[in-house]
Amino acid sequence: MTGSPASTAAGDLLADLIAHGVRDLVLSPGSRSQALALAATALDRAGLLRVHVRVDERVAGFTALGIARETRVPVAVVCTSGTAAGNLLPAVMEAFHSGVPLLLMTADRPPELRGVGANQATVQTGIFGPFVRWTVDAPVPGSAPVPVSENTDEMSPARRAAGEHAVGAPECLRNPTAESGAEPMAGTAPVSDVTDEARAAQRGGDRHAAHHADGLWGPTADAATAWSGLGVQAVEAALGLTGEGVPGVAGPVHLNLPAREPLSAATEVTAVPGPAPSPPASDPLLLARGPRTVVIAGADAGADAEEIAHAGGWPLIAEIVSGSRFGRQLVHDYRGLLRDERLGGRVERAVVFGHPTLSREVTALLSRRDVEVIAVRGGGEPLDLNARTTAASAVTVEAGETDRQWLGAWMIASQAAAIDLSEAAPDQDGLSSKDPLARAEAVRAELDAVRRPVDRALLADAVWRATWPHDRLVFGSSRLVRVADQVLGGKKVPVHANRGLAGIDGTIATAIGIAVASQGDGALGVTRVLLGDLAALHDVGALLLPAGERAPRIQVVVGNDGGGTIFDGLEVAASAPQNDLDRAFYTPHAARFADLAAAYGWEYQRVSTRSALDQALTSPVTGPQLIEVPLERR
Ligand SMILES: Cc1ncc(C[n+]2csc(CCOP(=O)(O)OP(=O)(O)O)c2C)c(N)n1
Repeated sequence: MTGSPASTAAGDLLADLIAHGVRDLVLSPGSRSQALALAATALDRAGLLRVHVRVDERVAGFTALGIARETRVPVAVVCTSGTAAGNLLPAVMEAFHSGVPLLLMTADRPPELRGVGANQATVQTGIFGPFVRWTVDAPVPGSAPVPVSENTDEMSPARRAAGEHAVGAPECLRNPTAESGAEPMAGTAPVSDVTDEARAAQRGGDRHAAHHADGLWGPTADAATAWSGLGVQAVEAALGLTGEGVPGVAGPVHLNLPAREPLSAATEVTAVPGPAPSPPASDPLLLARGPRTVVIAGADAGADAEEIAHAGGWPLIAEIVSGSRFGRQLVHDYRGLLRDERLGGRVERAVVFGHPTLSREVTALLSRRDVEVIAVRGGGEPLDLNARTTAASAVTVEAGETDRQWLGAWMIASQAAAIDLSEAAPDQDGLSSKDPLARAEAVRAELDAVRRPVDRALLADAVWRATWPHDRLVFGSSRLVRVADQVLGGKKVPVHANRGLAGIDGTIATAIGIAVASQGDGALGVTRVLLGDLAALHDVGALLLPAGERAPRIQVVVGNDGGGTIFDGLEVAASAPQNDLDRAFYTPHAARFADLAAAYGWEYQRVSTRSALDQALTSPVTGPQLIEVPLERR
């Protein structure tokens, strides 16, 4: 027991998390979360936890999302009360929809200081709504020096809402006295024992009682264990073993952690690292070979999609963000082939991995009632565009013969449609010709090629070519991801993208999280993120990295076309007034990326030719770099 029950409980909780596989915690500064923050930094010093500090909670949330995307292990996020907690919501929504395990640990005021106008106090229970698999409003560590009565009439609407949202907590946690058998504390503590906050609470004593009578609150019987046991429950729910939502699908969970003063005190913390619980093995669905089948790999499909396509002898339609865009059965220009009546028109069955979002053609196929769709979904909501999709946790293929005619037709069409973006080989004969005119011509052609301005396809291709299996590639939700999806060929490299909700927010923070997680323990590799200028500006706060932490090897490659050109492709763009379109959609800006990079201490390069781009992408990377590539609007 220390001078602060909050510190004891924080140490317990973090030790519990570490014992169940958690290794990373992203922390934003705040006084209410001080017990958790100091326990975390102490565990970091002891080598038991990696703490990543981010000032902006939205950035912190997406950084955690990036780390968890890469490690597939729940990552904790700690922040203070109030708007700090609200800033986590975008990352929570994305994590829910893409099945990424996060542990949101929001510090809070004790119940008696909620709904009474106390500073930095709001309704935090239930704040993440349907986007968490499990949520608990934890008991306040230590005993409560506040009066308790049975008056239930004065509960504020906000508190009622809070109570309604406090789902999923076992009875012993919602009312800790239930299990211990301890009597609820009644009466008023001696004034000498109470803090300013508690005195304020005494003034609002009936409201506190309202909580208690509601079954949500009560003094803790044992201050040292107020939060113990919550860690393992949180990890299990985040990994999809328990909690609401699709069983087996990972996602965020919320621990709302109230504390009374003293909010922290010097405390010894220790932990014994253990493994994360593994989900029970699921029975795979056996796929018969019969129907004419395609395998569709959407975001986060992973290598399984390629394996099944290979095993079944089926064409593989793999989005650029799938992580399965490789292998002999990969279909080039899948949009065109899906539109072809002899190919897409004859599909009888689609086996889907991940979350396809990048083409109308795939959406159209999966919406067809005459196509049997089997969806192996890794995260978020189950896919069911045709209202008769079968969900499967895994699939396997029955032994037998490949339908060579079906596969062959796709492969021939695919080969014919493949796009070759490679530079024409230099004219060696011309370059070594004795004829000065021929030589000059060859040199000029060579220079033209080197000075060729970069367009979107060349940019996507250059980044793709520069990326290898030990690297990571992250796509933002700008137009560039669609161009990349249309033009790039197969390559087995790890790819990430926040396609759960396809937001343009948090891309740089996510990529930094991925970089940090993939570059530990001397691992090689660079993380590259390819995004548009608006997406980059949206997350510019993520460039702020703490001085004391190892700098990630990251290249943020910004295709700068002066605004959001993705909207130039909207149908309405043909008829609406150009000025209105520019103002409301394109949103032109004159932000200077060079100055932004300088302000945040990032290396900066502006490259506009193919050769300069190749050079920038393949030069050694030792820290964070911003590479700006000017692009034509059209
Ligand atoms: C958080 C969020 N806000 C708004 C959008 C809508 N949106 C989609 S793309 C886009 C503009 C992207 O511009 P940029 O990153 O410059 O890429 P470009 O379109 O020029 O390729 C916007 C605002 C979104 N997806 N997410």
